[in-house]
Amino acid sequence: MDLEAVCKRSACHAKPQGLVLQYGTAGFRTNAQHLDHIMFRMGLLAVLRSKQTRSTIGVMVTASHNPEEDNGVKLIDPLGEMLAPSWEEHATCLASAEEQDMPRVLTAIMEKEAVDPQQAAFVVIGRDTRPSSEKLSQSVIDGVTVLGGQFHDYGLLTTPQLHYMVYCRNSGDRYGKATIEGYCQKLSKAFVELTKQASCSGDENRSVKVDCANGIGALKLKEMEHYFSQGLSVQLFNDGTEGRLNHLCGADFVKSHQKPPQGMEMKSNERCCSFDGDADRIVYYYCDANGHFHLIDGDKIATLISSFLKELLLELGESLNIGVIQTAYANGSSTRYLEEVMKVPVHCTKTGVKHLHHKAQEFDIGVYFEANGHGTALFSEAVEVKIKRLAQELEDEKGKAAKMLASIIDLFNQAAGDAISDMLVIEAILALKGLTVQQWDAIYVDLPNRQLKVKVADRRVINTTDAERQAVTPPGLQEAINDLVKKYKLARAFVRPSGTEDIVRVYAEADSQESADRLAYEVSLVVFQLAGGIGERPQPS
Ligand code: G16
Repeated sequence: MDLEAVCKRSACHAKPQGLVLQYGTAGFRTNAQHLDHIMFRMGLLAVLRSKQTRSTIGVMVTASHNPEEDNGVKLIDPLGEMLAPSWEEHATCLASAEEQDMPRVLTAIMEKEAVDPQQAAFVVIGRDTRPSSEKLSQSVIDGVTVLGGQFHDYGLLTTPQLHYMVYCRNSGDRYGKATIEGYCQKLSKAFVELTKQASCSGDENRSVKVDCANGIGALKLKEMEHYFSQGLSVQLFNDGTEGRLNHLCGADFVKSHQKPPQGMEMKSNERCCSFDGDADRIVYYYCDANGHFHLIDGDKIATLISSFLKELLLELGESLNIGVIQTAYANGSSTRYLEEVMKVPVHCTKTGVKHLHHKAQEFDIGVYFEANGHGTALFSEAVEVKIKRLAQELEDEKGKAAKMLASIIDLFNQAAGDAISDMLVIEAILALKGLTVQQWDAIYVDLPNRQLKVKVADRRVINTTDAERQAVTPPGLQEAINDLVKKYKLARAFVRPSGTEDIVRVYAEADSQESADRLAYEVSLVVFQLAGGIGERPQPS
């Protein structure tokens, strides 16, 4: 490996003096103008990771839910998973290295990870529709090639599609074909097989309205639509022909503002959903006859999916170990419903898909969803093999349950949360169970809640524990939150530094919307006071 050549090339992607970025919740994210050096260096790191694992590694250029002027990058590990934590540290080190230190940092990573320089490397690259993404992905390619890595540039892809491609390539196509056509065919075949069983449940002309956040989801849904159009018609809004990415639309906007996206024509009781900017999150919603907006977030999606899987297993007579994984943002009512009514074990992890995914792998079937709509279901290899065998062997009702389970396994993207795959899963389950969106929503009543953002000088002053439910620093912050929470009924609140935006997130829930709003505001104020707030003081809503 020619480190001299790397340094020469690196000078063309110079790091702005003093800029230090961290590999956060989902990779690096900031204003696109500051990312050229990061992209080049992540191209280098992907080659090292590929050599070490002797596998294909993915590099996705996206900032997902962030505003259009931001961008970001994340690396995808061999099984389509997020990058391993020890390599996140290498990523941060490499990203922060001054030009003259690059050879030393690269050599240190190679030594620590026993990377064989002679080993071949292969990297696949994808990008979202941001104006900055194409140029930044060229910088990734520059990093890959200067270290002698081979690459395939998929161009425009949703993030979960790139996760799928990486998994396919490293599983010798056992998981599926590593092409867009392979992805569309796998999902649509499973969807059609699954919904075949729904013929007796009435609603033959199913349709759903999709807000695509003016992002890549629109392009990819259009590309895929004809594969499943007989079972489901989708009507796209915010498809990117006008309007800015994630601006007043998309899953993050709908979830955090608890209102419909702009540009969506909603008739009463119609089923609608929103993707985020790179189509790895989905939330559902509808307006009732009185014009009230109802949000169906990741928690209710997890409940729908896990209760459906439980019913099929009961039909089949198989008692498998199902677990649901949530984060601190999960609505208290959802956790109570899952534990007390459904009798499913629920686990809470830190925010970030990598944490939920990892925990979900401990179960025969692990269903994980963040409240913001990011999630999927994972089936252990042994379970998948068994179900697929039973689907061939059994007949009658048991055979039907096994076939449905076998199809749903194929319909889930088991590498990452995927808005397209999740939408098809949800639409299939609603069709099979003959459920309307209102009936689904009525499973339990969410506790009123509010999320706010607070700007502080350095969000790293806040450190948390207990799956981010308790703040350990700055001193006095947790005590102040505890005192505020005591004033309200059924109340809960926590704060944590975002790993994707330069802000602190505040979450509060209580027995009424007024109390949740008030509590969130009061907690924001103590964050502002104790954690170095900057700019305008939080205002009551
Ligand atoms: C990413 C992560 C999610 C996380 C979200 C917000 O989502 O993949 O797991 O919930 O960021 O993270 P934070 O609260 O740390 O900013 P996305 O859809 O933006 O890639």
